[in-house]
Amino acid sequence: MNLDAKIYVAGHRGLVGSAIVRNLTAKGYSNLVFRTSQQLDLTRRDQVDLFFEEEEPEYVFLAAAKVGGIVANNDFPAEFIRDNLMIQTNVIDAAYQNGVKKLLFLGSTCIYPKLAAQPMREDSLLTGELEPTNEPYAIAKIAGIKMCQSYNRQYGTNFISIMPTNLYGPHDNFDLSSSHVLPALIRKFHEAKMNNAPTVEVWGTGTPKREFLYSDDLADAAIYLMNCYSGSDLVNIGMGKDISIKELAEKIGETVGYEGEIVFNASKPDGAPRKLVDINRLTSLGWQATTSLDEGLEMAYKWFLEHIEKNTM
Ligand code: GFB
Repeated sequence: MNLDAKIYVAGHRGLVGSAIVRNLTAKGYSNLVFRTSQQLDLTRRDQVDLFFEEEEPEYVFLAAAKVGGIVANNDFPAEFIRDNLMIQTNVIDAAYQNGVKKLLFLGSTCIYPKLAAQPMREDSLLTGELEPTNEPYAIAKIAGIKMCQSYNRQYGTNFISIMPTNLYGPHDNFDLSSSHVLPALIRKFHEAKMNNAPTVEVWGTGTPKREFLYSDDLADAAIYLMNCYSGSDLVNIGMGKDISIKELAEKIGETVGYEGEIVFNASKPDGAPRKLVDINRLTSLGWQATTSLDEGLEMAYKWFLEHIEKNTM
């Protein structure tokens, strides 16, 4: 991408989109275009067509999606499959209709089978049952991948798909019912410390393992691949090691400075036992993560404290 290339970041206010805008700006890309969801409803094809005709972006980072943690996915399956299918279908097809040079589609590692061999390779896609708690979302994301691959094959487009592991960082969602585990625990431990609560509740058994990648690393990888990778093969984005939810909770307790007890609520779902991604393809393309979980937790907690009013409404 030339530094003056016109780049559309869909979902620019979210965890991933805001990191992509931050990193593009830092790298000198000055011709960025974006819209809030109030200005442009990506589930409305007429609005999407008008936007692409008016703005004529050359590159698109499709970071807009309806996302959420395990309970949100489990409670609102219809919204997760409907909104994600509509958003991605509208943007991917409008990108083709308007001659976008390259589009990057963001999937998720929940597209892989619940019991896929670990670490999960890109070619394990569609080789087994999905994790039930987020199957609708995973099906939508798999459809997006297949749409990019089909357009590349039939129309000669250059639409790439990356599969990030669990992400965290600035502009994360800290709402306790809809968020992912890492931001939820930052908030829970912080509030327990402020209120001198004797215990903090962690969902599930604490035994599942998760890999966590800082959002600025993901953004750096996305920009790197937009510049140097073309093709229809998926690329996993991870950092190559995972941690149990119990160990994560203990780390977050230390980061926050909470000294009470952790209690596990086994009535909440554990979800997939493990979701470590194989990063051999990513490494062979010349990229690797640089932010450790300890460094990332410090930065994420700092951001939470600096925006606490917004995050605890
Ligand atoms: O991050 P999370 O909600 O989603 O849950 P997944 C990860 C693990 O953390 C589960 C446990 O075993 C949860 O039971 N956990 C413990 C908690 N305490 C909490 C808590 O307070 N809040 C939350 N949310 N979890 C998601 C998919 O799966 O992964 C999404 O549902 C997406 O669609 C995302 O793919 C990357 O990692 O299990």
